[in-house]
Amino acid sequence: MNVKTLGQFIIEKQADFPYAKGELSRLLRDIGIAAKIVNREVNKAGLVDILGETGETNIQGERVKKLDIYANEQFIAAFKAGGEVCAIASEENDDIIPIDSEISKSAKYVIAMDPLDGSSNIDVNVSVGTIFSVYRRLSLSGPGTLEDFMQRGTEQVAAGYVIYGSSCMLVYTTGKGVNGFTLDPSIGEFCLSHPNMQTPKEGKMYSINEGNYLHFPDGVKKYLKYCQEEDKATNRPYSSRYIGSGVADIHRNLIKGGIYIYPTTTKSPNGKLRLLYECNPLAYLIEQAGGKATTGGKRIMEIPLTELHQRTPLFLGSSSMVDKAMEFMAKYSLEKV
Ligand code: P6P
Repeated sequence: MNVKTLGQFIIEKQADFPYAKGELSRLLRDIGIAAKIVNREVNKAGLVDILGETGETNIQGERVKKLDIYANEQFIAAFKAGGEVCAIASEENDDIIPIDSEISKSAKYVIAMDPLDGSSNIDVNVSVGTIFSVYRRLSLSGPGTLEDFMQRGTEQVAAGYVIYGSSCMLVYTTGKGVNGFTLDPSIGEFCLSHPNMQTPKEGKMYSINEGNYLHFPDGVKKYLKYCQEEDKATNRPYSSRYIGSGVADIHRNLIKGGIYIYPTTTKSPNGKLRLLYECNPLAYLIEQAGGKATTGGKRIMEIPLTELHQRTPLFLGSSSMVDKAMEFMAKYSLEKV
């Protein structure tokens, strides 16, 4: 079987970017290295004392699991060693991490990440993920600044996720389609397993935490009832599939078709998910795969970022399903979306 590794693929695709001098390629390889290290620890989390809680809480007010900290540290170390970014933003850090080192002084990019999304599932052996988003720096030199991150999602130059599940996969885009790589532990390489991923236009699965039903906008309530109605012509009722780990739900929906919704609720009036390092990268990826990502009203990637940890509602997945959900939101929900 002719195996194509991530490194070979990146070099091959570098020709797509005639002006690139390999920096983005090296950054993608740095991500792959850190992902392999994190995967190794996630796979044996049950065996060593990195389970359980550190007793701290992060800016989200969530109790932090040790593996969160470990993953954050590994990715930060990989980016510092690689020298391709001048600043990092992370869900685990209140403020940006400017990088001021000799090796990074000519860095052209900044990177935002959720180092271990869905980490509340670690102790119960459910898939978790890393989400990342790459922008060109706006500042001219020196360590990166907060302003370097205050860009719309449309300005991303790369985005993707790593899913630590039954296998470890890296799925990313640089604006020319989406490609998926599966880690072959026997050779320690990510190998191209899902070339040119396209998400089905229609799907039969919807992912949402229905425990919040009473607090959903009316448009979401009406859409959920639509999903549950009997109608053979449109393959309804759909199936409800919600893992509680966004990367896992979205990865499944990307491959099989479906919609993931985290709307506003009374507890999360602006939605729960973060624009910079969750919604924008997932939106870039799903659009490159032929899907859609909106707030239920506006395109995610056009929302201005004004705060580092800004939240937004998210409707993401198969284009026809997102369109249908937006019809219900337009008709029944006057809330700002
Ligand atoms: P809830 C994990 O914390 C996360 O950010 C997503 O990965 C996941 O889909 C969602 O939040 C789960 O949130 O409120 O349904 O537990």
